Amino acid sequence: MSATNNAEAGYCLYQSPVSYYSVKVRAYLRYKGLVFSEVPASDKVAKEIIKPATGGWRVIPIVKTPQGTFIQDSSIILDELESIHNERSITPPGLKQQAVSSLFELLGDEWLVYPAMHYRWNYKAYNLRYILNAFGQSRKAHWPNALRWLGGVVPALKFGNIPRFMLGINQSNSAAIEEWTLQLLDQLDLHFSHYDYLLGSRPCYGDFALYGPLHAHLALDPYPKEHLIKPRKHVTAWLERMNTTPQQVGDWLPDDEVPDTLVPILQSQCQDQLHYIHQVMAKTTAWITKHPKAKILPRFIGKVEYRLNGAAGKRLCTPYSQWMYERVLDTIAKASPQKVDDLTRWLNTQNIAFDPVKPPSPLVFQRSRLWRKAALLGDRL
Ligand SMILES: N[C@@H](CCC(=O)N[C@@H](CS)C(=O)NCC(=O)O)C(=O)O
Repeated sequence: MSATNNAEAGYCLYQSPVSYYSVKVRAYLRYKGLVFSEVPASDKVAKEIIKPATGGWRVIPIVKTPQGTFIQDSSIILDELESIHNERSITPPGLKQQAVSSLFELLGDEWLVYPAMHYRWNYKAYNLRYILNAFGQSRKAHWPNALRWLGGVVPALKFGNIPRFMLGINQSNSAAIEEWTLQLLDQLDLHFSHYDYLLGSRPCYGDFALYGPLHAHLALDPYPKEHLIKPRKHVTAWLERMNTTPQQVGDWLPDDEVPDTLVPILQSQCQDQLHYIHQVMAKTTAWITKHPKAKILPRFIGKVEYRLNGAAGKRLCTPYSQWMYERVLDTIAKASPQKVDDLTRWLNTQNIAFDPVKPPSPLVFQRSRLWRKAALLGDRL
């Protein structure tokens, strides 16, 4: 174990190179130029480090700080490190750009699971050998090299169910999901032919969230790597930029400008992902009404319907998605009424159907659990 309590050793990232949210955090640590080491999330590390740190949940990424504390959840890791290391900030100064960065964080973290999981697990003939090996290398690093791929079988059985069971991807909607993915990649390719990052010459939260699925799944898994990423040279160049520590960082676009090339992406996101989030909020609110004494939310509450690019599906309802959406609302809530008016006007003129409906019961993600905010505040009184 290379993590120590020595501040000079920097941060320690418990991760897997094929994990969506791990590579998001790794790209962030690199961008900031922070000193860090990486430890693969082997079974031993899961038992001795990860589960004790999360109260029993085998999840990555986890970051151990030089002071020896653990942070779990990629967005919270970024928030906490941003509050300590304020050079090379990833938050733009203007409200419009902040809202767009937050929406892209929501898109990358919570909506691009569809293409990420679909192209990994529904193209098994291309990907299986690679992915078994990749999981095995992390989890069973102590096994002889020739046998390590066998260590990928158990995680493949678990995660391989995600597209069908968790996300409701099936024959009736997979063509629409693929069509939307290709369209999104084309839109991003066009955008990155003009700009280095989403909002100019400096990456924001949204860039890191996009990088997770685009790098760990679409650019590494053999099928999407060949068919989706390779043909798009500007996306490829952005992926390369996101994986480095730039010597110098550029600036955001001036005057809180949001490039036109992002507008169609936001339009489609607000139409589909926000529709899903509203279903989640309704179901979460109903659950809370039924369990008024509960402080902690379950990870899943039954299933909800969703729509994606004209197709429909039914997926597990994750109240966590509400919390991620609340991060967008929080960004807006901090701004002056005048700035919020400007943002609303801009969204309307761009036909971006973002209606910032507040959930009746706000949530907080803390200590690896999702809490009712009211219960958490009550606790502290
Ligand atoms: N929202 C979390 C998601 C973490 C996550 O889902 N990690 C995956 C690997 S990419 C995992 O460990 N899943 C195990 C599980 O969900 O039980 C974050 O941003 O860190």
